[in-house]
This record gives sequence, C-alpha cells and structure tokens, in this order.
Amino acid sequence: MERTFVMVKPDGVQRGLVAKVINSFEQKGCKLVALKMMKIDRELAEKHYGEHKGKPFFTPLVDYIISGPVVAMVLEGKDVITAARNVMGATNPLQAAIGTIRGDYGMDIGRNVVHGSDSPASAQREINLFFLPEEITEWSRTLETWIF
Ligand code: RTP
Ligand code: MG
Repeated sequence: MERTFVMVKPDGVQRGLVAKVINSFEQKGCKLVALKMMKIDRELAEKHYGEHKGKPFFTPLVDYIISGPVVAMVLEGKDVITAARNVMGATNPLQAAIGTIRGDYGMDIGRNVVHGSDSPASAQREINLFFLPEEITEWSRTLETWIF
C-alpha cells in the first residue's frame, strides 16, 4: 500500500474547511494513518517547497504556508498519491474541476486550500519531514475488500 502526505493549508484552516477536506479524502477511500495540527516554521517550509526555490512565487508561498496553523496528515491506499491529487484538483483553483477540493473551495492559485505529494519520492520525503515514525498508526479496516 502506498502512502502520501496531505495538508490543509492555513487558508483552509482559517475558513473552517478542515473537516470537509478530510471528508473528501475519506469518502474517496483513502485511509487516514496520521493527523496533527501544527505551525510550520520558515525552515521547514523552505525545505518542504525546496523544489520551488528561486521561482518568483517561492517567498510568497513560504510566507503563506507559515501564516497560520495547518493540519497535516498521512493517507494510505493503493495508488493513493494519484487518488489524493485527483480529489484535490488542479493547482490553480480556477482550472480545477468542480467537485474537487480546489475547484469547489478556491479562487486563487496562492490560496488553494490543500497540499498533496506529487510522486512516491516526494511523498516519502514529505512524510519524513512532517512526521516521526511513531506518529503514524498502522491499522486495518474491515471494509478494505469493499474498496480494493
Ligand atoms: P502543492 O505542492 O501545494 O500541493 O501544489 P501543487 O503540487 O499542485 O503545485 P506546485 O507546482 O508544487 O506549486 C506549489 C504551490 O505554489 C503555488 N504556486 N503559485 N503563482 C504561481 O504561478 C504559482 N505556481 C504555484 C501554489 O499555491 C501551489 O500550490
Ligand atoms: Mg507540489
């Protein structure tokens, strides 16, 4: 089973969308194995978005992600990285389909409510950045065979 790192960004928390965002992933079939609210410091934000260093939106992006608490989580499931990205929708909420989180709740690329890892390598890297191994709970769902 694959794992991915997902986070409700500060705008999602401020707007009271935490439960709705988590529900979108749960109803899709993703299994929640870790969850916490936290504030991200600048050092962690710059590591997390390191691939974007040097781009014009890097500093505003880091300022945004440290501007308030986030809700970080780890989701598990077959092909969960792709599944979670599909639940989130396109990066720019104006291009995201209605029915996706960004399509339903966003208006601006710089306020797009949610983050999700984009590859197995970034999922591994981001889970290790945000969670200690003991913060991840292994459990089995009785309904697993009805999803996979
Ligand atoms: P994320 O990493 O936050 O899940 O978003 P993503 O994979 O869909 O998009 P990515 O290319 O990784 O960009 C990271 C975040 O940077 C902001 N962004 N702004 N102004 C711009 O052109 C621009 N491009 C990206 C977005 O907030 C995006 O989520
Ligand atoms: Mg990304």
